[in-house]
Amino acid sequence: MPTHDDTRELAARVVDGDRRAVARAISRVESEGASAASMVRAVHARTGRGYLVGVTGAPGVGKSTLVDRLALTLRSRGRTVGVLAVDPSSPFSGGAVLGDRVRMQTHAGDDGVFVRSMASRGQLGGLARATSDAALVLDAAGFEVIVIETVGVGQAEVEISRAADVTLVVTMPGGGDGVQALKAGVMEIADLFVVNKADQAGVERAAAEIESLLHLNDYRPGDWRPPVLRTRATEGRGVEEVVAALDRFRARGGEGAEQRRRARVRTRIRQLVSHRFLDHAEHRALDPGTFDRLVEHVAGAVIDPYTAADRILDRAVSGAAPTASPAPRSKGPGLG
Ligand SMILES: Nc1nc2c(ncn2[C@@H]2O[C@H](COP(=O)(O)OP(=O)(O)O)[C@@H](O)[C@H]2O)c(=O)[nH]1
Ligand SMILES: [Mg+2]
Repeated sequence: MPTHDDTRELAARVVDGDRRAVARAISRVESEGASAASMVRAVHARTGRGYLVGVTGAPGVGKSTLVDRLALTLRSRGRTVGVLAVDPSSPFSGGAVLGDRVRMQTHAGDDGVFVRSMASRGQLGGLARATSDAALVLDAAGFEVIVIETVGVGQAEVEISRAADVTLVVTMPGGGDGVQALKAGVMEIADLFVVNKADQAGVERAAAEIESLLHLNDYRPGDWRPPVLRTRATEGRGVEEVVAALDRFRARGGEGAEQRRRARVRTRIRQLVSHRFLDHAEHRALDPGTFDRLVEHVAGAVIDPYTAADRILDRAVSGAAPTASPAPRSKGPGLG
């Protein structure tokens, strides 16, 4: 368990933009528990400037290729870029690390780009939390644009990209499969569509399918209607247009953007509270074995799951009353 001073020093080096410190800080937030929390606490005051770009889409559509090109284009304009590639399918293995190495070669010698894979070692919820925290580390380190690449299949991945300031959904031609592969939820989160592999047959059809889905929405004057762009990521074609669209979206700013940031913070706090509350209820408020006994009772239809939950809640809430713990501080909001 790292000490307080150690964390402070690491945080200071992160803020200085020290790449090795950034890598270590991200490893810390990838771990569960106190070490991750103290790392975030130490850098949080220096965050808030980075622009989060979520990139999602089915495997193989060319997200990584596109993100690398985006990074190059942004760099050519002097902007620094951090990339978090979220891959829930691969446990933290050679695959992800090798991917990082290959990708870093594209940006070799350029300290303005930082690429890191976030692989699932536990639950997807943990991956989402670690990714949000890693984005904070990159933000504190001064990366101006932070790209979060996720495989847009499951709810957790959709949640990850929803946490961005702007979300780009990538598809490719392929007899409509590309678009059908996009779940309804993914359609809803898109601020920008990219049909990649525009060198292949069927691009116009794929684009038209997205357009026809967009037609179902009722856009008012002044609303942002997601543009549908075409790219050939391997050649870098169309990438300038993607950057331009991202800039247009960002330039709109305003209330929507602020609301999104607020929503993101709200979600984060809620997640932390529910995570910690459950942990408290299960492991501290209940006597050892009680949770398992309740599981047995519900499985055996002795009691129903609502009753089990009520019992846990009753115990957790009454157990949270400051009986054995120090008196609550006299000032401050309290819990009513
Ligand atoms: N033909 C063609 N292939 C591409 C294009 N962009 C990416 N690819 C290829 O598609 C494959 C998957 O790309 P990758 O970026 O790993 O996709 P991801 O799984 O969405 O991250 C790779 O072999 C790429 O070289 C493109 O514009 N045209
Ligand atoms: Mg990829």
